[in-house]
Amino acid sequence: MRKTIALLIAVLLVLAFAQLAESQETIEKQAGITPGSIFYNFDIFFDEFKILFSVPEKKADVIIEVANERLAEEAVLIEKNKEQLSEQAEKQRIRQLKKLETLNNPKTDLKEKIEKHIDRLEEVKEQVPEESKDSIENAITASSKVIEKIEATSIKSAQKTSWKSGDLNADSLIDDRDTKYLLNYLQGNVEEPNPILRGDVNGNCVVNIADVVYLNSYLKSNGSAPVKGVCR
Ligand SMILES: [Ca+2]
Ligand SMILES: [Ca+2]
Repeated sequence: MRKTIALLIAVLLVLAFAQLAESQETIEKQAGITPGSIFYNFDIFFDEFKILFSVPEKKADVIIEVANERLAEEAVLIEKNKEQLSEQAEKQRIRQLKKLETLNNPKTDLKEKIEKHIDRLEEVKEQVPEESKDSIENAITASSKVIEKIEATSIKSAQKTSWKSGDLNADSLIDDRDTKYLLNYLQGNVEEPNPILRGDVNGNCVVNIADVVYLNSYLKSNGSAPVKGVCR
């Protein structure tokens, strides 16, 4: 997830610079109060308030909007050579983006938003001079990579929830190949099953040789079927 966030930051940065090229005034306007102002803490407080009281389905939007405002502040301060102050805004922006991880369904939300950003970038690409097209293209590629990453994570977590105890090699069958896999795993010859509890066929939350014996008896029709333990 850390990588995803880093990529997202890169995307937002590129987007901000695309906006910057479009109109300096817009960025200044978006930044509003910047670090160094005595009102900055109120600005931060007000944004927190806005996020806290936003409806759940809009929360991701509000967070991204606040993160974009911080980004605009960074851009304005960098422009004025006030790098230390821009770091304050950067810290706040990263803090906001981290919040996206804790939302109920951030992946779908993020994916939709990034897709919208890509659409916008495609539009911008049509309007900019030839020499700027490459950088817009890079932003599109970076955004697409974020989406790929999000999709890969969703598939992985889906796999994690729909596994069968005893199906060590994850081919949806429970047979001798699984006993072999379990034995090989315990001997350190193959990768850990994902999740490791695939190997805990007797459901005692430990994966060891007793599970090999259990699985073997089951497959020889002498024992009970693999079970899922209630493990942490
Ligand atoms: Ca299997
Ligand atoms: Ca076990």
